[in-house]
Amino acid sequence: MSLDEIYDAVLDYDDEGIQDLVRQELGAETSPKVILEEALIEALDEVGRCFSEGTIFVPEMLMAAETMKAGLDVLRPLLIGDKSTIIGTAVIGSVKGDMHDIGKNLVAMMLEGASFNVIDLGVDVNTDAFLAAANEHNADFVLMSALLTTTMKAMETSVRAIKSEKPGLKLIVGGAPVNQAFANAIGADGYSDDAPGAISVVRALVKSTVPGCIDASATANTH
Ligand code: B1M
Repeated sequence: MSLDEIYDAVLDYDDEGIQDLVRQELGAETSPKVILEEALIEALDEVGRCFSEGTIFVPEMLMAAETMKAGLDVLRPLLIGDKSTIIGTAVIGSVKGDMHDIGKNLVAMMLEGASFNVIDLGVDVNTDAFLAAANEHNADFVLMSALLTTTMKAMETSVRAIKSEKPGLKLIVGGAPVNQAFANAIGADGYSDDAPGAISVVRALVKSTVPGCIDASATANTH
């Protein structure tokens, strides 16, 4: 039993065996964060490398993602923790054209754990759907994820349209190809390169009255 076995289970697409391996690793007192970052996410990074090299294809990438999600299901209650008073409402989704949802799901889970009411719109979410959900739920934040360079354009379209329609709504963006410069350029209020950082940005924006794009590295003293 080890992190290596969990890592291998993702690469072997062992969606039946992975949950027991994760439970065993938790039983050995390895933290959920270590299991997530050093086994589950590391394995998907390797899957991405194999895809780039052409040694695996989309069906294998999908099976690895499903296996990773099965492992993540075991960690989910631990990552969410106890919710106390709700301190804000956030709408979240992967932008139009983007079917990747694992990073977005992590952000959603951690936001719930940080006592936010989370409306998860899933994947392939267009501007109208973000706006409709924000209006319906009187949201304070909209969070958008993009994993493809091609869907960054959809992120820009949504951010610009929502900013002009509802200037008071705070918009946070992230995902592998997104960076701080892009977030600044499209007029987002916050950016983070990982899920815990996105939660720090949201918490900083709850307290902040200063306009401008907040990045996770500037929030280290906000906890
Ligand atoms: Co896709 N895919 N994929 N894929 N996929 C990537 C992203 C890719 C880098 C693989 C590669 O080429 N090496 C590449 C993108 C290249 C590019 O544009 N730069 C790629 C490609 C090309 C494609 C297709 C076009 C392949 C094809 O059809 N020919 C296709 C596109 C489909 C579409 O979206 N329209 C496609 C499809 C798929 C699957 C469906 C098979 C599957 C996704 C299943 C799913 O999500 N349910 C898949 C997978 C699994 C991957 C990789 C291997 C893993 C992604 C992942 O979940 N990582 C990926 C390669 C890689 O990332 N190494 C790849 C784990 C996850 C925790 O990380 O989502 O990055 P991530 O989230 C991170 C941060 O980015 C950040 O926090 C998380 C860490 O804490 N973050 C945020 C994410 N969202 C955030 C939001 C925030 C803040 C932080 O604030 C709001």
